[in-house]
Amino acid sequence: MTADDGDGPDAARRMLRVAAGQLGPVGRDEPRSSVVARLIALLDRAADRGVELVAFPELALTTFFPRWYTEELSGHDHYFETEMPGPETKPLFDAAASHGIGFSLGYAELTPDGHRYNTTILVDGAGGEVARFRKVHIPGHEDDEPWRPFQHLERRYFEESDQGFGVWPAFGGLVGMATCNDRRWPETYREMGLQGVELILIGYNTPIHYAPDPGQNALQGFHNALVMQAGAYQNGTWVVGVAKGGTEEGVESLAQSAIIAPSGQIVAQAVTSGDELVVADCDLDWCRHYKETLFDFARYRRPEVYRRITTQKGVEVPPPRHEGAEP
Ligand code: ING
Repeated sequence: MTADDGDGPDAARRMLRVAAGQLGPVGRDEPRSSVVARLIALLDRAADRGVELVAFPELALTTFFPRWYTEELSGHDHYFETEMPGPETKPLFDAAASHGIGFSLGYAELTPDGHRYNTTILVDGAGGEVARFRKVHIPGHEDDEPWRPFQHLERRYFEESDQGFGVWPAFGGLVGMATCNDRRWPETYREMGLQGVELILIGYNTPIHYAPDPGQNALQGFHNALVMQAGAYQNGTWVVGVAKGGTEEGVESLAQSAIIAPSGQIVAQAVTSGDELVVADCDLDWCRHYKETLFDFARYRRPEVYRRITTQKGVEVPPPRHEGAEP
């Protein structure tokens, strides 16, 4: 980092043109081939814009099926992928490779031994698999709650991943992934921040209506931006948040996909709730403005006094203090 505000000429900086490939609603009966065609259309637009990496949403290939209860888990197996790419998704991989564009894609993973995860795959510009991430924080509920106007049964259909958050060298930098509810937890970003992450890709499906506390409905957009801006700034990393938004099977879902700089500033944001490409030039070296100053973890962090963060799951209120007792 030079003394002036910039980092020297563009040529010397690791510039990456990134896009959020936002999707509008995916209908319950919309075939994967139709969704893949929409994703390829976004890739084609990305190619016209010189984009090198496109982030697609969580569970991008199907409607957000956890809004419906099924007694038998197998009742929703048709929403899951048993291979990635499979016959219906291979055209997306081929199109991306033909453009030399990398992408991340969220999908429901059913493993050969019967495990179910909310997964995202990261693929490089040559069509090679870089990594897979399985969602860590699974929100919602496990059992039928018919009182809700629509349900959020992710905890019924997906297992919590024990693999945690990884960071991989790719696209000239260090890239990490998270999924939807993961973005609301500061641990998500710090786990990757401690691995030097410079770009985090986050797909989401976020209903506007939050049944347990409807007072939060009006704040969904604010909370969405708040958590990603904070995560970006506090870890000196770029963050791409990409929605499947719009009114999907009667459920109004947040769009507002955004690309956020290590400063926490939103540099690009979706203006529709439909299929939309949101593009930004990300200077990966800009991360140093935060990683080498305020958030120089090696210099300023105090893990020796953070033990609660990794040893406690829930709140443990300290015992009441008696008058005159030692503090
Ligand atoms: N969705 C939501 C999210 O964390 C949720 C869970 C639903 C939060 C409604 C608030 C309101 O954005 C997923 N898929 O994690």
